[in-house]
Amino acid sequence: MPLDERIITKAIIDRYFEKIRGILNLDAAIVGAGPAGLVAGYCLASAGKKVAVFERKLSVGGGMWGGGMLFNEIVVQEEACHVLEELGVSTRLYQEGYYTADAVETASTLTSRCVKAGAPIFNALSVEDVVMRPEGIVGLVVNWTAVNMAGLHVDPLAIRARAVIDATGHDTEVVSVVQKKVPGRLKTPSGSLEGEKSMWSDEAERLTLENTRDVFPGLFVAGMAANATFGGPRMGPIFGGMLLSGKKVAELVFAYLESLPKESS
Ligand code: 48F
Repeated sequence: MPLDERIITKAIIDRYFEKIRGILNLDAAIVGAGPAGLVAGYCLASAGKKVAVFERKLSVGGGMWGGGMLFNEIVVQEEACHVLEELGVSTRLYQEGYYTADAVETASTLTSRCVKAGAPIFNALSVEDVVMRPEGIVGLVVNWTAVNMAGLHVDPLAIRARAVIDATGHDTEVVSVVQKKVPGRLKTPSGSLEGEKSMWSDEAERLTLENTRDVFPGLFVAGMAANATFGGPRMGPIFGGMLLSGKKVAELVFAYLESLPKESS
């Protein structure tokens, strides 16, 4: 059968619009498709929640692809290895307490498991603001990354979500927007974004998990964004904290969603 370009075009348009129409009213919207966001997406979708991931870049996977300084291997500490194993990523013992994984296998497998669990990823879409109500955040404001890059004056569109997860890594973009729009109201010691500190791998990995929590009504932080929000240090190319943070934020958001009155669903 000869291929018809009109059908190819129509198939893409129909399927994309079907996909994006299906996520206009989410349980949880995850911003950032790095390790923390992908694991959170996988866990929440596996638990039956309606969730989608929004990623500014064309490529998903965040800071995983290049390992450390483009040496494409990542290090994962023992406590977090089970997350990679659960998702089907091979790990190798390097020395007691330290495991390694191929960065490309990790990024691609986490991406695949997230989507296959039922959390679609919308790449090349930037989150530029939140939808706000007196009770807190109830959604995201999104626009094409290409529109932002071109500096075009084009209004964005909005997605409703009962919970939002900022998993934007070092950028901490959702928290930054909230801080700008409603100053001094973050649940941090100063009420503001505390800012990321210089590298201290051990402390940073511990704090990443501790700092994974809610930071404003309807808003949770995970991964490096959690440390940047609460003033924790950076950790370098060790990824266990990111994986465990993705799991933890999924559990917190699941419990939060279950606690909401039914009528708000
Ligand atoms: O940076 P990223 O991988 O965050 P993470 O999951 O993991 C951090 C590590 O990669 C590494 C580290 C320790 O191992 O320090 O940096 O916390 O992924 C964050 C993703 O969010 C996207 C960004 O492109 C990246 O892929 N992102 C950032 N801002 C936005 C965004 C935005 N406004 N809208 C959509 N995506």
